[in-house]
Amino acid sequence: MKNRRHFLKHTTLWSAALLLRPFKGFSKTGITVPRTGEFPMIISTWNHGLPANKAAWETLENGGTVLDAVEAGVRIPEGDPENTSVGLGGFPDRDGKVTLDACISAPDGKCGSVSFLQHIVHPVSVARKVMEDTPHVMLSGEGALEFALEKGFKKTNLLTPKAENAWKEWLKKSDYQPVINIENHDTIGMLAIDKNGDIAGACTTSGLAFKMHGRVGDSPVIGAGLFVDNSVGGAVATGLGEAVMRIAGSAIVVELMRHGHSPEDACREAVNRIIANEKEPEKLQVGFLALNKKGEYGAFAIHPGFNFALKTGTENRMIDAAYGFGK
Ligand code: SD4
Repeated sequence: MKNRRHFLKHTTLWSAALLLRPFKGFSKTGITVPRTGEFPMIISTWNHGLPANKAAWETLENGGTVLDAVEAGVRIPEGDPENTSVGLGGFPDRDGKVTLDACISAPDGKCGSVSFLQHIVHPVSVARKVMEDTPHVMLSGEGALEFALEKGFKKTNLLTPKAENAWKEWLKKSDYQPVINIENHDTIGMLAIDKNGDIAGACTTSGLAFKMHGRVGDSPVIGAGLFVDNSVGGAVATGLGEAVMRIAGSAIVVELMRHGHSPEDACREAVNRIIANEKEPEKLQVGFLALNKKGEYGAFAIHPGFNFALKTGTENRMIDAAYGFGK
């Protein structure tokens, strides 16, 4: 009885909170078409999601777990020197140092993360080692690097000539105004559901270009850049990490799905919270991407421009996310 009362009180409060939210919110219907019950399925953010999805899919086909799949998938943009927002070749911070953030979540509820990690091409694999080989969730900076080296990862110069030139160009004005959503290949966040309906996720980035040295974004923060609850679904975020962290974005999306929202609705509600929470939301971009236990997916962003890659047994294609502020 006590439990039921608690449950009713809880759900009533939750519904009231949804009804009373100060910002009316977007109601625009998205153009994403949810797909039900098609497993396996993989979704990931931005154009670099296409080759990443392919690698993740091949991992599943070759008998890998869903966790292996998301790790293998996001390692593709991490290792691509042409990709200036993830891993090797990522744009550096304003001191010219490439610092990486990544995390990974398994279906059994375990997760691992690294932040402010330098000199390692595949931070997502270090994050997995943190999850599997330590009692911790997150290692950061020097400690994360020491751990990675102990685990056999190689020290690499991540600053490519292309990224160094861009940084030198930036230095001329040193205008500290993080610009996002302009290159269409930012953070990669990936969610995968395998044939048994088990869900894993991964997220990896070099963060905002020319950020302050030491700045860590949402991407390695479990519940902000990525959240997976295998009984409900998963969500990833891209865009201005500070805005995502302030509302615990991905955890909110999963929580909304738990309470019955479709993935797209849940992403839209999370965007609405950011709109309500930020002074100048029109000046920033955030997008969420989510999938639920039924294999339905959805995405929503503040502005147009955010897209994601969907991989099923028959296709691997880009889809434009629904958005709030039209242009
Ligand atoms: C960050 N959320 O470091 C990341 C950047 C990003 O699309 O996702 N860009 O704030």
